[in-house]
Amino acid sequence: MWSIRMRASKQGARQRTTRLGRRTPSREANADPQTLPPVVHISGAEGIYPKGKIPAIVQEYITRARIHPKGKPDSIVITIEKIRQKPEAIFALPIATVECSSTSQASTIIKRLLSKPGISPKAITTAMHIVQNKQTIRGAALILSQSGRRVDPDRFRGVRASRMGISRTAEHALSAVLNQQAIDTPTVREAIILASKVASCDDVVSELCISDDPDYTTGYIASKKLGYVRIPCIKKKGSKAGGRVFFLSDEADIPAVIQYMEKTPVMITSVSTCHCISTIDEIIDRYHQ
Ligand code: WAQ
Ligand code: MG
Repeated sequence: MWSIRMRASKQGARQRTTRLGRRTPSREANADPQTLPPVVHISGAEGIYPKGKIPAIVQEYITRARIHPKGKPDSIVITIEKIRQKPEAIFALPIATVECSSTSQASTIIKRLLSKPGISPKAITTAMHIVQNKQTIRGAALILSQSGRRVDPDRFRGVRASRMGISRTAEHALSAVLNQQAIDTPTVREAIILASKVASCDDVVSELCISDDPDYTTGYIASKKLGYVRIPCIKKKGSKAGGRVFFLSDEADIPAVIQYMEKTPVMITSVSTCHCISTIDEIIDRYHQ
């Protein structure tokens, strides 16, 4: 099997002062790299595939990188890597969508769903600052559930969940259950695959995600016990903010968590149910202690 990964980015706009004293963005090819603005991450995708699928997937990833609402990339990096370790087989989380029609309702729902497994108010506040920040990072922040301490070593990168895929049979099954709720899109499928890997790590208490795509306003909270809970209206349309937080138990072996997230190949081989839209109370009731 092969891990295929794509990331697309562009050099951010430079600020320069015009004769009128106005600051306008410009991009100069020969600019001093010291003063270059940070690279803006546009999109990423990945999966684990048999060798024969490589050309088709690479083509699909290139197309995806080039038509993205966050803009046109000036760099598209594709990595194709043979996986030597047999991927661990995991389940896809059960899926639900919570009834939510405003960002303020979303904020109450987030607090309830994160408090349920005992995540502290301090950890929740720290996480909200990260996922509502316009300056997005490529990976997820790691936050300890009790102390609220952020423990990922590189704050400008975070930790990436990587080397995850889904078998063909499981992908068909996932599409079928999502289709019943009219939510069978690559964005949803890929988020479920990522969240299922993250939740399969024993030290992870929960995950919070808000897309950084300005037009994508549904986020989620996921954990092994709760499943994958989609939250509509988690942010305002047009907002460039977004991010991910993995809440860890305070006793977590952090290097081992990072190693698992970034390097251990996992493959989803079976799929669970997809509930119809539920109220927050129904979702909390379904939660097994
Ligand atoms: N590992 C860790 N963090 C990541 C990864 C990754 N592989 N990819 C993205 N992130 C972080 C990064 O900070 C991004 O800014 C942030 O997550 C959001 O990423 O069911 O599209 O790719 O309808 O914009 C949720 C779907 C979609 C909800 C999430 O995230 C639904 C999405 P995006
Ligand atoms: Mg995005």
